[in-house]
Amino acid sequence: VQPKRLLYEERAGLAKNSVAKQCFELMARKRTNLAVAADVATADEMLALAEQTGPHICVFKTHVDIFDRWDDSIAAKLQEIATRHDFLIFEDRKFADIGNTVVSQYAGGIYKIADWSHITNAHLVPGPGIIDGLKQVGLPKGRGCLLLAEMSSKGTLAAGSYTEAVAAAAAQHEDFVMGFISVNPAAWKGGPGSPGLIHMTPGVQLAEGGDALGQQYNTPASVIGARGSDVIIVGRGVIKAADPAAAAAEYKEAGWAAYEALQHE
Ligand code: S5P
Repeated sequence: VQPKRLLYEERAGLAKNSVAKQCFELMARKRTNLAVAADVATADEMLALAEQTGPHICVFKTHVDIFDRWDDSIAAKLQEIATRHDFLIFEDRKFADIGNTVVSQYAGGIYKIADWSHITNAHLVPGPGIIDGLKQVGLPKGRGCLLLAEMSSKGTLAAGSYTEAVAAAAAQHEDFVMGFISVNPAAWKGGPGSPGLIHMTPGVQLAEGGDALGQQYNTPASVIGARGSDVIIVGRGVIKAADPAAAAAEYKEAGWAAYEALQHE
């Protein structure tokens, strides 16, 4: 059994990164802890999905390198939808290079991620220089970064002392690091980190299970409840549904019910 957890709006006041603060505030205001993972084939499908699921989500997670076409007008359209439906954009780039290289990858190239994505994420494999590099680009633009502390996939090496080192690095950079990609922060040896940091967890479906390539699924109730996370990230559970908007509404209800149940423990 967990100690009673702080409310999202209370945690907004403890967040040191501006996107973490915005995210907690918007979750409380919109009553949703659902992030949709838009692993769809084209930019047009991605924009349509943002439009359909936008009313139900706090975060819209993209993989724009899946598309065979990209230009700044796509980013502008996504930003317009995000503003209108009140959600944050998270390009799931999973940076993993030295500080000097990620500066160029985050700011430049075809995608110019830092210009339109409120949130991005990074592995800590290279060491803390990757945070310094991303921060140099992202902080002046008011962006936030999630560190991958754990992964949902079978056999992940992001566990144990690696996860602990990621938690320690986040604590050193709370101005730019807004939280974690995590799977079971309630079980972390040193605790889940500062309450101003947000936990987002992928590998979520309404039923437990997995896919043929190592993905492992937990339920919204388990992720927000026993596992101690804050945001459920749902891809195929929503995007492969016959009606993605209805599926998003269903996951939103499940995630919010799990959060509300924490207040009655
Ligand atoms: O450990 C991880 C981290 C991430 S960000 N495991 C994941 O699955 N993800 C992402 O979450 C993955 O890239 C995909 O976009 C989404 C999960 O999709 P689903 O279809 O399995 O729900």
